[in-house]
Formats: sequence, C-alpha cells, structure tokens
Amino acid sequence: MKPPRILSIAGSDNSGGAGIQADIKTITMLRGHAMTAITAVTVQTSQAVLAVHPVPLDIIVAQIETCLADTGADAIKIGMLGSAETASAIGAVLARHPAIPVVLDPVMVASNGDRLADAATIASMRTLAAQAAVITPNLPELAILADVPGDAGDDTLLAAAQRLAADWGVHVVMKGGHGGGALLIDRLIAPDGTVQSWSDARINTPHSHGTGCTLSAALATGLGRGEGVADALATARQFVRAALIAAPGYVERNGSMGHALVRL
Ligand code: PXL
Repeated sequence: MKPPRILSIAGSDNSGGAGIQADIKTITMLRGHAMTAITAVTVQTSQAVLAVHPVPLDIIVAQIETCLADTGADAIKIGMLGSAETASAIGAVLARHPAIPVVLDPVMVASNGDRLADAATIASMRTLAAQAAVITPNLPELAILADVPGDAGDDTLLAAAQRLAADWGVHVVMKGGHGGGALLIDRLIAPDGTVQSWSDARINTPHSHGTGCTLSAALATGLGRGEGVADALATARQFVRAALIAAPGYVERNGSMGHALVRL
C-alpha cells in the first residue's frame, strides 16, 4: 500500500520541535507522505516566540491547492492559522474538498506561553472547526472555544466538549495533558455524545514542546490510512508518549521531543 498522503497546514517552528517541523517528522515516522502549506514563519527558542512572519494569503492557498490538485491528499491537519483571514481562506478551499478528513488543532498558545492566535482568529477557528472531522483542543483551548471559565471543573468541560461535538458535528479529542494528577486522561467525544477514554501514567518530563502538533499530525496520518478516529487516536497517543520518553534534552526545559527515535 502507498504511504497515506497527509497535508499539514501550519506554522513553521524553526527550533524543529513543534509546528510544520513536528508534523513532517511525525507523518514520516508513521510512514506517511508529508506535504505542507506554511501559514506563518515563526522565530523561536525553547523559551519564547521571538517573531511571527505571516505568509501572504494567496501563497497559503496556492500551497494547499497545488498539493490537492497534483498529488492529492488522504487527510489534512491544520495547526497554527496566524489570522482570521487565513482561517476563512482555508475554510473556502476545504469546502471544495469535502471528502478529505480534516484534523483541526485549535492552536492558541505555544508551549512556552506565548500567544499564537488573537481573538478574531479564535472566532474564525470556530467556523473552521465545523468543517473538521476531528478537533484536538487541550483543556484551556476547550474552555475558550466553548466559552466556559478557564477554571471550570471536569464535569463542565466534558459537557462543553459534548456540546461542541454535537453543534459542529465533529469528534472532539479532549486532551488531558494540561490537567493535574499522576494519571493523564484523554477523551474522545463523538458527535452523538459518546465518550471513550484512554488513561496512562503522566510522563514526567520538562520537554513537551510540540506535543499538540505531534498528536494531531499522527491522528491525521491514521485517518489518511483509513483508520477510524478511535484507532488513529490510540496510535497517535502511543507516538506522542514514545517521543516524549525519547526527548533528547538539548536544552534545560521545553525542548523538542525525540520524534526520530520512535519505532511504532
Ligand atoms: O504547539 C503549538 C504550536 C503550533 N505551531 C507552531 C508553534 C507551536 C508552538 O511552539 O511554534 C508554529
């Protein structure tokens, strides 16, 4: 079987830990064919985002259109959008390709704490989410998307995820990484409200830069291979965990994961 064709629409992280770079590594290590549409070039270290240079809208759209028209794609992953205009332009392109499953990672904040989306971008993210097959918010992103308080309890957040899943007709991956406790619980909420959970001991590492990008790219690769959402998520979780354990530790904290060392 040919490698699944996976298009990542996301920002470049020159440190190699997150963004497009994490996506290419993840898709490649999971034996997919990675293609890219870069939305913004970021300049960053493990500690801070120093600059963001947006790519012109027509160039973003042209990157997507050429990939889809030439090679074609079996799944699409969307990460950092950069602006509300980018989100709506991507939405317009995707509306012409409704058969391709889309995983939307609603990126709002980099793991070093710097913001990667303003209020207008977040608003248009909601519209784009309704076109996706799966969205992968972490707990703070889920609270913002659902407009519930950031310190809401688990019951409120789960109900919020169920509401979004029903309203947008998407699967919601409610990622537990930002929760507390030694047990990390990830949940998958289907549009009909059904909940599946995976729990594992939390991996104690300071190097979690790029986990969200990696999970959503791995998930898209599974979907592109024709797997169901639950199977693709199970593998994506295993990939993230293995890459976290293999983090080389080049810097003191928030360093890259060890994508290159994962063998699944
Ligand atoms: O993990 C969020 C993220 C997404 N996209 C880019 C990033 C980051 C975090 O650093 O750099 C380009």
